[in-house]
Amino acid sequence: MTGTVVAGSFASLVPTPTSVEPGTGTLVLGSDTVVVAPSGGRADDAIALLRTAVGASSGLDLPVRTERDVADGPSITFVGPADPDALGEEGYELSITNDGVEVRAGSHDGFVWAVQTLLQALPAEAVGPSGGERSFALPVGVVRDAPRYPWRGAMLDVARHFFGPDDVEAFVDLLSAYKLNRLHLHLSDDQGWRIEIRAHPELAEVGGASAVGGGPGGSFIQEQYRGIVEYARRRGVTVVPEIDTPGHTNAALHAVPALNGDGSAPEAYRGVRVGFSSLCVTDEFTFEWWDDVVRELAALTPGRWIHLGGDESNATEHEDYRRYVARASRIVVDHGKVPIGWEEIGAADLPDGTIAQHWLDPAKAVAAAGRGASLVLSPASHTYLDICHVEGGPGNPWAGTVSARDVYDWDPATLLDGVPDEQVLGVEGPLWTELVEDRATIQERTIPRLPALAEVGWSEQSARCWDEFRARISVHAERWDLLHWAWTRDAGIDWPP
Ligand code: TNX
Repeated sequence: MTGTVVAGSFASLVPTPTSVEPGTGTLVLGSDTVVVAPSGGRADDAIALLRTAVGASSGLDLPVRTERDVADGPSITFVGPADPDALGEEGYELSITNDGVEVRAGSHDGFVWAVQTLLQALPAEAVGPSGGERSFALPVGVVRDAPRYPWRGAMLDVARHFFGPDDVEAFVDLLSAYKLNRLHLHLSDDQGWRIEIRAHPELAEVGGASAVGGGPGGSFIQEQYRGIVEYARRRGVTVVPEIDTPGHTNAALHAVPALNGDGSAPEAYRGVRVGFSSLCVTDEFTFEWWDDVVRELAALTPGRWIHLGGDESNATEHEDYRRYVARASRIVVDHGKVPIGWEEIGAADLPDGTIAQHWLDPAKAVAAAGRGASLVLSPASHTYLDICHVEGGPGNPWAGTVSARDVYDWDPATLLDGVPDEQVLGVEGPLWTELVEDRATIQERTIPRLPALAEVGWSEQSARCWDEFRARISVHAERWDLLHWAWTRDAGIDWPP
């Protein structure tokens, strides 16, 4: 490294933290900088993220110690809080002086979010693959931070088009960079089944061999799926698997004829119109099958939630639908998991603790809340990442347009009349992939709208302001380019040329 020092700043952090007290001066990271790790390994994943990012750009191989040496230069010291409850489940504090950094958090994820803030406070070149012959400096100051909502998610539909582990992991990198902590994977739909179930291998083998438009499809073997779950966990992200039932099931009905009741299986489906399929929910075999599926998914899922779908079951008779959802969600509970379903499940009796995901009809979401469900909010007009940014632009047009400003400018606490904020768990942005076939398109649909949603979920309403957000997020374009992340020049934001 040579004499050139590039300093970062706190001015464009997204999501905006609870408080920032900027000081004067900078802390230069150099070959004498060391990392001090707390015992117990709680900060190991966060430290690995920091060392990998900084190492790639600067060539620095920051040594990790359990205690500081007298001969050491500035240290980045990770410590648990004096009072373990003080920072909450995901909160953290950063104190940066001319002598070093102190990173305080009470949990694995708190340390990960602290590192994501440190990386944003470094100059853009410090997170890119190669920063050239320069050193990087952090601004001096104190950041205190904790999220508004515990559920800050994105959904990736791997059923309409299949995306392999590399694409999914690249998506996890985006989520983690903006402190989103849930990756909901939509693993099955009419057009394809994407996860190996060993009790019913034909689900992936036969049901996995189709996709929208006639492509080859694909599916995860369990080992690959475990790899994604672990990759995400290290970055603060919990995977929430969804098997959509009793509708959206043509791929399963095609692969497992017995799910049709009369044993007659439909052809594979490659179109986009949905709402025509249903499991035969009056047949005991269907519940035995669901029990097998949930058992294997639960074993693959360290997270607490399994999503049973439940949307647009237009081919299931209403009373049958209600009985199915009540029983299927009970089976999820029997396997030790918390059921979550799209808002339509509010028509059924639900086990305590069930979560409903609002997407279209406020009345259905309010009904679910009335039955005691807590809500994840994915209103299409604010959070659907497959919908066009602008009229005539690329994307699904059915919900009008969803600009970055539409994603940003709403308050989850007041969206649904009659649902108190205590019943709102958080927000989630779904990316449906009827029209998405590659990683670059995933990124164009989700950047900058997903960072905007991340701030909706993380930052207090009183701290949020669109004009201020659009100034901050425009600065991130340089990072996205350095990381080779594709993005959309959303018209509401003044981007650098
Ligand atoms: C509605 S949202 C659906 C999906 C489609 C999406 C396209 C929901 C629960 N169902 O099946 O992919 O619209 O925007």
